[in-house]
Amino acid sequence: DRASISFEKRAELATNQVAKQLFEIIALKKTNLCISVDLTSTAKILDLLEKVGEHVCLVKTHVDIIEDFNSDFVIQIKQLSKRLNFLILEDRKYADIGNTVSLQYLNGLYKIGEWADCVTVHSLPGEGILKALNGSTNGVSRGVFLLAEMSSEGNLITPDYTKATVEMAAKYPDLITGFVCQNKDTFKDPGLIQLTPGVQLETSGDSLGQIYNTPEKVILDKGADIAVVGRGIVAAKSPETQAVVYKNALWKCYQKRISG
Ligand code: BMP
Repeated sequence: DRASISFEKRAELATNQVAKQLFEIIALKKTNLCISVDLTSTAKILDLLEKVGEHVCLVKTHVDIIEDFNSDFVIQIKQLSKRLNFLILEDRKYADIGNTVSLQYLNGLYKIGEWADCVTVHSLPGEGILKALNGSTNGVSRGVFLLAEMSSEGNLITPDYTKATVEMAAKYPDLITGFVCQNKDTFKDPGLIQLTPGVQLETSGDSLGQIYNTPEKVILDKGADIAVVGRGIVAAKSPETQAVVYKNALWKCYQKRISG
C-alpha cells in the first residue's frame, strides 16, 4: 500500500511533474509539513515565510484574502520559494464550468496560473474543469489537488462523490498532483499525494466547524502524505518554533510508517 513506500520511491512513480518535484523536496528537506498562510497582508505573509520556509515543503495561500496583493508580492514569494525550496499551492477551490475556471485561472487581479505551482479544484462541476486547467498551463508544469473529502463538520461530500472524484482524476495523470482528503483508503496510486488539512496539536476544532486531528493521527491512521497546518503555526507565539515542532512530529510518524 502507498503509505509504506518511501517518498524517494514515490517520486519515481509520479506522473505529474509537480508531484514528482514535491516528493523530491520532501525527501531532501525531510519535511512533509505544508503551512497554510492565512494572513491578510503581504508583509505578514513574507515575514512568516522568511521564518518558516525552510521547514516546509509546500506553502498554501488564499490570495483573495490579501488586502494589498500586488505583482511585487508575487516576485518576492517566488524568490523565497526558490531560495528556501518550497512549492506554492493556491487554495482557490475552483468550482465552476470549465470556461469560467480557465478565465479565473489566467486573468483578473491574481493571474494565479502565472505563479502558483498547483491549485485546488472541486470535482463538483465535472471533468470540464480539469480539461480547462489542462489546456491553460501553456506547457509549464502545473498541478491540481482535487478535493475528494473535507475536514469540516457536516460537509455534503458522500462516499460515492469521493469515489467518482478519484475516478475522474485517473483520466488526467499529467495534471493531477494528488487529493485533498482525509482517509488512507480514498485512493491507491502511490504516485499521487494525499494532502490533509485539519491538523493541530492544541485543540480539536474551531467555532465554525473545522475539525482537527493530531500529526500522529493524520499520518499513521489517516494516510496523509503532507499535513496542512494553518493557525496551529500562524497563531503561535513563535511560529518558527512551532513549525519545527510540527515538522519533527510529522516526520517521525512518516519514518515509523515506512519502517512498517
Ligand atoms: P487551519 O489549520 O488554520 O484550520 O487552516 C486550515 C486550512 O486548510 C484553511 O486554509 C482551509 O481553507 C484549508 N482546508 C481545510 O481546512 N479543510 C479542507 O477540507 C480543505 C481545505 O483546503
